[in-house]
Amino acid sequence: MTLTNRDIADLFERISDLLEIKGEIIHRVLSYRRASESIRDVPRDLRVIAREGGLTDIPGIGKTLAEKIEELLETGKLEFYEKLTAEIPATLVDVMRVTGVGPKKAAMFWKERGITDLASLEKSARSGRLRDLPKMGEKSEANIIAGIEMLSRRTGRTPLGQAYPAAQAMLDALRELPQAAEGAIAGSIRRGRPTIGDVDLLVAVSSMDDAPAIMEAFVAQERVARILGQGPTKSSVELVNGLQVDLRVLERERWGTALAYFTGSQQHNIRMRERALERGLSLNEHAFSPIDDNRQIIEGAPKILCRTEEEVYAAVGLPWIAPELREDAGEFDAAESNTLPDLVTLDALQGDLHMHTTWSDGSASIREMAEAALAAGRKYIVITDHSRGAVIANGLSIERLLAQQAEVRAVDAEMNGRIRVFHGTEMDILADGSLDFPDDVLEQLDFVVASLHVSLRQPREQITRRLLNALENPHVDLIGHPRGQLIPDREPADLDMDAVFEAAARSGTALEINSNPQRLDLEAQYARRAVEMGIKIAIDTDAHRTTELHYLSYGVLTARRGWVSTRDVLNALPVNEFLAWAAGRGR
Ligand code: DGT
Ligand code: CA
Ligand code: CA
Ligand code: ZN
Repeated sequence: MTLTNRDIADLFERISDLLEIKGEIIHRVLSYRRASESIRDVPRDLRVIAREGGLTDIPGIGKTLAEKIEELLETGKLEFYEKLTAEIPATLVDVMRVTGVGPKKAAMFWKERGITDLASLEKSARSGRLRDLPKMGEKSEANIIAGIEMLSRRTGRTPLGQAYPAAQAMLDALRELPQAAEGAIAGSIRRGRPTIGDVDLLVAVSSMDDAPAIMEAFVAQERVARILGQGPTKSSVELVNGLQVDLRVLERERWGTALAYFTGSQQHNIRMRERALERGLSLNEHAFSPIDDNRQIIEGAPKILCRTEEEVYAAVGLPWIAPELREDAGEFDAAESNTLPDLVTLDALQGDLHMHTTWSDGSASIREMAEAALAAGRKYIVITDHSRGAVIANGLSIERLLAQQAEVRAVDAEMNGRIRVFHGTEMDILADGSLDFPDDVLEQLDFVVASLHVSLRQPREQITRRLLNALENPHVDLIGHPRGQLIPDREPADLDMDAVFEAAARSGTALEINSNPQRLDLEAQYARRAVEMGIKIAIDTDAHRTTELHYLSYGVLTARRGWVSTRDVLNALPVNEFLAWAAGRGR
């Protein structure tokens, strides 16, 4: 079996984990991790790049790593890895994936208790053999058992932030073909799910004679690692990053029917079919067909083909329903009673209220972020670097924070009204629940984001209390990434969300939908609950570099899945109304 880019990226990640367990210098650990990440983003087969001699052009790949990649491509093996795993069991990296177990603990469990994999870890934890080790106890033992259970619930789904750009690039290439009349991404990406099982692409042609040309071009794309199936109407491929992509080609006349069907969700489709049956029609991916009293399709009766989705919904007596709502979660009742939400759009967003600069852990200056946000169409931004407690993120002391204000004001003046630049902070909510800056400092800022970054595994009551403390402070305007999850690997904090929503509604504090595709936090179902309670939502990028300012579209998808309308969104306000909102909050 030939190795794909994903196989090699996975191996490098494994090596970096093993080196960390072994206690290697951090520089070496990180060089493998960086290489792994950068290989995952390479859109072409490494084999081809190697042949061209271009491996060292990949960011993070030097001469040594390039040689290792070549060895893997040629032999399917890596001597360095074989030696390493003779020293340390390879399955220890699974132990390290359990929440609360880092490389140091994994090494300790192995050396002190002979634990080599998840099964032996679970056995030891359940039989109470870990509690007597240094820095362990009954509680951490119970946490390990819970962590193992969580791990087994995780699936092989791909984060939206990886699947979406790949799907879009594939589609763009197909749409350039003269035979392609229509093209779309369907399935869970179109519905904006945070993780994706596989990619579903649709292309319409004027005549099915044109279908083979589309299929040929599809399977010949550079990022395709293997062809799983190729037929006249459907083909499936696996990409170099491991993602599966299905393409269906169909006649233009039934574009609407097919697009609605393959957008799903499956539950939504089932309800659509039920509604069709009530109207004497059978619905499948091709067409509506008239049925008789025994629900048999009437031979020879004309079928209804729909060119647009609007026609499909009209055939079952409904207005068009936005894809993000198609989860059978109340959208049929809302459509029936004409109370579908006026969903927020990317164009409606005027501001971005959360971003970082070189003052803390960002990679661009205030001026560079302002210019890039202007180019992206924003009318105002808030600079929110980390606070002093966030030491690893180079958080700002009070002195540096106040010094930063002068630079923000200067950049704001330089931008000359083309975009407004405001001064804020992303302040840590400390482990004991107190806030990282005193009120007399917060008072001097235009906008305050407060976030949980540390001690995210505290018990429910304790961590909820921390968030409530922040919500009760009149200077805190927004809670950043409220639940603290990371996709796909970190579970959210164990928060009492009812208490959080009640407090936010009472204090008028806004809650964030963080658009970084690794976060998408609040998730849709919580955002929906928040707006039902009248809480304002801010859709922010949390950008740490200029190229992350485009993340906003992922946040918008998530908001729309959460039934968030434009009037619910704080940063959809024009700048003067935004300032008035902030001024009305005790400042
Ligand atoms: P995924 O890929 O797991 O992230 O989720 P989807 O929703 O993209 O699911 P997928 O790729 O299996 O199918 C795409 C759409 O096609 C799905 O949302 C609804 C439709 N579909 C597929 N199979 C069935 C089926 O057996 N029954 C119905 N009603 N619809 C189906
Ligand atoms: Ca899919
Ligand atoms: Ca599929
Ligand atoms: Zn943060």
